[in-house]
Amino acid sequence: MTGRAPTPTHCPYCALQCAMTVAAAPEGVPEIAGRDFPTNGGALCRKGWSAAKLLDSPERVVRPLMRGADGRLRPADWDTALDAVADRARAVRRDHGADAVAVFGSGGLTNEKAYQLGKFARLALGTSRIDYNGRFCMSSAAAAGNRAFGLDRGLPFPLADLAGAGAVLLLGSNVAETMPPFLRHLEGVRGAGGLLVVDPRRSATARLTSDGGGLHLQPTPGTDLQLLLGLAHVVLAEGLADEEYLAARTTGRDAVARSAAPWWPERVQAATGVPARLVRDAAHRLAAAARAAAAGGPRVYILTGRGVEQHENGTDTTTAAINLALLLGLPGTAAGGYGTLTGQGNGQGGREHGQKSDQLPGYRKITDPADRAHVAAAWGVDEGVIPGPGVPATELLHSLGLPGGPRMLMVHGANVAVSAPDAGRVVDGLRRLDFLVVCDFFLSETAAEADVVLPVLQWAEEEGTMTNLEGRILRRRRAVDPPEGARSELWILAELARRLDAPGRFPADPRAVFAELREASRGGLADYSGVSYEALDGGAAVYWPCPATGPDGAPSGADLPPDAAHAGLPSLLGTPRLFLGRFAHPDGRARLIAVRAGSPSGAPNEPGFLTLLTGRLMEHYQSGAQTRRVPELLAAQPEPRVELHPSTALALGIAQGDLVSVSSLRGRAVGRATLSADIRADSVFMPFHFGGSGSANLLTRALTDPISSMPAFKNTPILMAPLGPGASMAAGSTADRPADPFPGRSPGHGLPDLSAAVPR
Ligand SMILES: Nc1nc2c(c(=O)[nH]1)N[C@H]1C(S)=C(S)[C@@H](COP(=O)(O)OP(=O)(O)OC[C@H]3O[C@@H](n4cnc5c(=O)[nH]c(N)nc54)[C@H](O)[C@@H]3O)O[C@H]1N2
Ligand SMILES: Nc1nc2c(c(=O)[nH]1)N[C@H]1C(S)=C(S)[C@@H](COP(=O)(O)OP(=O)(O)OC[C@H]3O[C@@H](n4cnc5c(=O)[nH]c(N)nc54)[C@H](O)[C@@H]3O)O[C@H]1N2
Ligand code: SF4
Ligand SMILES: [Mo]
Repeated sequence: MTGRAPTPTHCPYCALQCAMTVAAAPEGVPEIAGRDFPTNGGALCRKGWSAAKLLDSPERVVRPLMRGADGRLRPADWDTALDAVADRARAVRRDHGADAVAVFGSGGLTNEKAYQLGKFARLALGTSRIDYNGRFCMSSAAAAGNRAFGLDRGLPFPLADLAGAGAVLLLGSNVAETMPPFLRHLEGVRGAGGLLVVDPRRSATARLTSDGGGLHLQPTPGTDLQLLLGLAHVVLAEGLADEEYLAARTTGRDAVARSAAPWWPERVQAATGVPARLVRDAAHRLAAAARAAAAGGPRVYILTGRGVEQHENGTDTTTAAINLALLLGLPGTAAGGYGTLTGQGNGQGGREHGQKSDQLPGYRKITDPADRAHVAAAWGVDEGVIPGPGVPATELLHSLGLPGGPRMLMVHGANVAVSAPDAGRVVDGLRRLDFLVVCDFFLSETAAEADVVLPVLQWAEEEGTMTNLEGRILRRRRAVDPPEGARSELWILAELARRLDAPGRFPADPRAVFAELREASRGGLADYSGVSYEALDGGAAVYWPCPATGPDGAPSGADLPPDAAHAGLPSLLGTPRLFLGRFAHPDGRARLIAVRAGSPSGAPNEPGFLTLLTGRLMEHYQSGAQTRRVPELLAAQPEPRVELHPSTALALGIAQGDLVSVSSLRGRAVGRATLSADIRADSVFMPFHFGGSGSANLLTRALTDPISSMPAFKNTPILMAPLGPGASMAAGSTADRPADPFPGRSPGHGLPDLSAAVPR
């Protein structure tokens, strides 16, 4: 690596996309420093600080790998590997039809890569079967936002707006661990006693409510819908709704009032375990704060996270949260609003540019003739060659290799062997495939199953754009030189498209891809046509929708000459605050949608059953494929822990630090018992950051929300037992894993293998 001035860029991990600089060091690990920015104020979490450690990790894959006849992965040259991928794709397509080749994308990809991947699937492979891991993340909130507001953008306002809030209701989100620098935006409301957190655990975020006199509501998992109906009930029954706003800006109030009527607080208490007095207290606080906000006082926000969204009723639960915000008169006003906290680095952009099974770029619908015609024109192809809608992620992954299912899969930016629901079944499917291609820079658990692994560039080695949780478009910049041998994903797609004689253009240059993305999105809901690298590099804050010429005729970023950077550029482009005059539905009104609580599908009402919640620890990211390879992060959280209440542990004969087995209908996992009075006695928490026998997704079900296809990650009935004194945490066994392609170099994928601890 050459020595260079520090390059301004953003963190590789979550949707907060904290601003940082990366300085290439002449030798050793590049240096990271926090950079002042409205979202992170110069702060980074531990993952961000240590992100550069992955750039020259000894475990990095830096040459294509191909599986030989002996079953081992071996280095190959690029032409051989790419020819093999193209040949197999052609053969599978010829023998089984185009839909037999499937693609799995990611909310971690840049806008350019996400866009190009969707186009590659439809044009180069001709398949309808593309979906992505954002289905596991944002789909319920996106579905709820779309039907309520006509448009889904995680936060329809800049994060900094939270600073002066008088009340914030945070449902199923643990920002203290998942986005630590976010907490600066909650300082004010905490101090004012206005922070309300809903979580079955007294999470690090829930604990923040105690100092300022806020409120923590601790419902039984999966009952947030009942709780939200109860809050709506109190607001309506006591005449606290903003009727003037409802009449002027919404439809559906009366149906929602009827649906909330049966949920008086005592009934909510019986269903959720939250005391009726706390339900009333929370509703009163929110309503009083909303009334003050309408009169010009501090604003009020309702925010949701994965805790309420990753359920089989996640869309309805999120809708109930939006209904409450609408009853209080918040969305699209100066009094506050509703938002969902986007998760992955490009969880926002990743859901706009066409890697979703039913979607084309610009948030267009693949079933809409006008949308198809627009995108076909931007792609320079006949509309008829664009396939119809495919199938959503869980269904796709659970049909691998089965009759009628995909025979070949290409994975770009996901570790589905660990992160997908009922992951054991997904691994079986990966092994049934005729051919698996994984693009990654590590031999993740998924890549370890592949026939071909194509090594790609990491964040600090590539150029592109990301869209953060506020819908603000950011520049990801190349700060260091990539290792010889790795290639950019855009180059890989270009090379494969050429070998497959794909119609349309597949440039490898991110700027060229972005120029086309702008055209493809023009006039769509997520309109990027007015966004340019020049405006972003000039320091402008750019939020989509950002049409090429604003409604007021303002100059747009796209019209600026390339040398305009730093020379009197507009400092703000696009739409930082959505819905101010009108919502995105044709009539301009938001929709309140009546939702009903069915019977929860969590733990059966039988002795012994507990409800497993899964989620995150601060030190690890997602499947852990990256953070388990950062020594200091692995040392801080070396193994899966299973958090349970001391009274539950006592009843089960489990002591602190015991190895325990956790079983569900789907499988069994092993973890280390951590006793904590912070969790409900009927619930158990496990992070999903580990593979092998410690993988929480060996337990989760492929049960999905009927509207969004979001899996119910947060609500699995389980049984637990101690493993006894003989059990040990054996490390290093890779019994059923393919051979290590880097013998002697790899410290064993950072994976604590607990299989030896499972009694046969
Ligand atoms: N450290 C770290 N940070 C991350 C990530 C990571 O992997 N690690 N991933 C990023 C991504 S992609 C995402 S999506 C976000 C997710 O960010 P969050 O949504 O904050 O994360 P989770 O831990 O999945 O879930 C949040 C909380 O939901 C609670 N919960 C579980 N079940 C229920 C329920 O039924 N009702 C309610 N009300 N709460 C419930 C859990 O106890 C947990 O505290 O984080 C992002 N940031
Ligand atoms: N039980 C349970 N399961 C869950 C969740 C939960 O709360 N509980 N949360 C769900 C959520 S919200 C999410 S977002 C998913 C995340 O699930 P995944 O996306 O599968 O998890 P990651 O570990 O982020 O996997 C990303 C992989 O892509 C690689 N990678 C990173 N950047 C790039 C790139 O630019 N190109 C390519 N080709 N590869 C790249 C990384 O090295 C890593 O191997 O997990 C879901 N699974
Ligand atoms: S909060 Fe998210 S974006 Fe910020 S440093 Fe941590 S992982 Fe990176
Ligand atoms: Mo996510």
